[in-house]
Amino acid sequence: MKITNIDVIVTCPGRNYVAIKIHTDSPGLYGVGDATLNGRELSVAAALRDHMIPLLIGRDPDQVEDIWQMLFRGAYWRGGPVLMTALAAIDMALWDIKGKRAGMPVYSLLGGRTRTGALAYTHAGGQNFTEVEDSVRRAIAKGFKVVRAQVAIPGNVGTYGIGGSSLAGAAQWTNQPAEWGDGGPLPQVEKWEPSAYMRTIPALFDHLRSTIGFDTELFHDVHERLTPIQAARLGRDLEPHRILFLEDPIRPEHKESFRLIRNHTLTPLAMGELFHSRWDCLPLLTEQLIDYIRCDIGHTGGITEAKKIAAIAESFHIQTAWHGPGDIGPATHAANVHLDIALANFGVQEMVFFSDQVHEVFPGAPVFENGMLNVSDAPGLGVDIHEDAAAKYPYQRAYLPTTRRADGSVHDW
Ligand code: GCO
Ligand code: MG
Repeated sequence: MKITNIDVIVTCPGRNYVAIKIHTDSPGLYGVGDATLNGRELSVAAALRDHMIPLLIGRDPDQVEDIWQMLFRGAYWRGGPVLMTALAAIDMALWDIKGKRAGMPVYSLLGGRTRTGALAYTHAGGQNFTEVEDSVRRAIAKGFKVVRAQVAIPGNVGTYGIGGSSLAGAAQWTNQPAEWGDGGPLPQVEKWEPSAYMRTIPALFDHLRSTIGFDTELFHDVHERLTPIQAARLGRDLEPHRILFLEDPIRPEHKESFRLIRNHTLTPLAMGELFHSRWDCLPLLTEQLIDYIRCDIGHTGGITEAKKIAAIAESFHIQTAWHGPGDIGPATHAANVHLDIALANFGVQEMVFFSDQVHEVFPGAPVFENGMLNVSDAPGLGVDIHEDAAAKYPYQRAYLPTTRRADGSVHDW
């Protein structure tokens, strides 16, 4: 069997997505992959069209590992979000083809089901503690047993993640008012100061534990904004609240700083959405500096790399919590769940509810029921793409916000 051609499809059903479709010389047999990198969509599309796709025409789509190695090691220049997102899309689509050929869902190819479904979490948020509490209660009423909680920080402008659960669509950051440049929006600028944040988050969890109780698993996403000693302090202050984990406490560049955090707090730690390979994860795994590894499969080279990361993590008592926001496409969400229900060391899965427009373009996303996500037994990943529907929603330039401190200096968003 041979790869005959590969389509790159850019579409904006509420927010931008990039998808690929790998065609084969077997009539009707193709694979679908997700190549969406929020705010850098067209760079990935260009990397695929201009550089990677020409290398793939005529190759045997069965050779997933060899194609992965060829595109990563064989290209000399490797890694980073753009190239690893492009590689992930190809990898996912090849696993989709392999499943369709075998007549099996991808989770069967990964070793088969180890659990009835993937424990899923949603986002709760609000302007104040009562709004967050109401948001958590709505999530519980919908069946969630794990909820992430974020609240507006007094004095700051535009706090990350306070929109709460994206019950329909996930255009949380796309259509916000922003400056306009040459024919499109420019990033919205948010203001953030650590001291108010450090005081507010433990108080939020005081409120949530005293009103909601301890039966629902709660946790918080720092979004890489703290210094190691601040993260250690926050982790210690959150110990009485028994959160599931503190997510992404510090910037991704400083793996060694996790030693300091770990030495000072019993609050479990999660990290990884800004990692792009197993080598980014390695020190945190082998030194047991975190409890959950939460790479984005769509930005880390796909299923082939994720199963290796998971296998290393398993050896060190670390569970998976793959990144699952609205800004990656349904094929990555499906890949997440295929791994989740096959891996021995799955922990929890982030999810969003896609809008009707997204379902129209990408039918077959994972289904949520009773707090869990599941995929169907359809061969492959189970996600398709309707190109006619995709064409109705042309690309719109959009950026993530940027963050500045009160003195105007740049900080991590
Ligand atoms: C999460 C992440 C996202 C990212 C987004 C950026 O935990 O889901 O932090 O919300 O901010 O993926 O594009
Ligand atoms: Mg996060």
